[in-house]
Amino acid sequence: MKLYSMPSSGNSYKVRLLLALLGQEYQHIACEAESAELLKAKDAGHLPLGKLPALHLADGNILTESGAILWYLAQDTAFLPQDRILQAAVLEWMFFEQNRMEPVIAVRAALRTYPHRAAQATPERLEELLLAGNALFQLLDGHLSAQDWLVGGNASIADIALYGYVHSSGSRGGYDMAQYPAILRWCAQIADMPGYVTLEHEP
Ligand SMILES: N[C@@H](CCC(=O)N[C@@H](CS)C(=O)NCC(=O)O)C(=O)O
Repeated sequence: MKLYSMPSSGNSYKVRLLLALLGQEYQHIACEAESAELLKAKDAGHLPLGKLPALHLADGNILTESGAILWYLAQDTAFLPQDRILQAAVLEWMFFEQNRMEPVIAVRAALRTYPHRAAQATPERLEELLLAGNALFQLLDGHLSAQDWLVGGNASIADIALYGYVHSSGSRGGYDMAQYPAILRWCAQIADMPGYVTLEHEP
């Protein structure tokens, strides 16, 4: 397998993290934002939807969208429950992450950290994203106060999908995560899993 991924991106990190937790070997092609490698990958047609991550399988199939890639990789592993209702709950959190969380917490982190996004980082926009992010963190913290993992009794791809951006929301997003003890506990549980790699880890 060959993974085209953006080293600094939470969406790409989700896939690198699951591959590491599963102990899967793969070739990594790093395409950082605004880099020549990214343009080259786009021009060569390696990113069918124009975005990272993209997983190229040995049989020639190419998967894009981090959630779809996680779903594919998690088949027949403990990261995807067998039960239909639990599977639906996994998807519920993954859609919630893409529709509600990522457009807020990933965007705030991007505005604060990518030089090419700095012009959009107005005080009003950052404040709006701060308030919206905190409302989402409260919801997540409430859920994780009542259970160890997002779905069922063990880590699933729902946890991996949300962890991708939540774990760095303090350092990169500028959120005060000390307000959310259940989220911090959950992040520590994930970081404690065998095979865990950080966002900065180069495969
Ligand atoms: N929903 C997609 C989002 C993919 C996405 O927006 N990727 C960004 C990095 S986070 C990207 O490829 N940016 C490079 C570009 O747009 O040129 C996923 O989860 O895979």
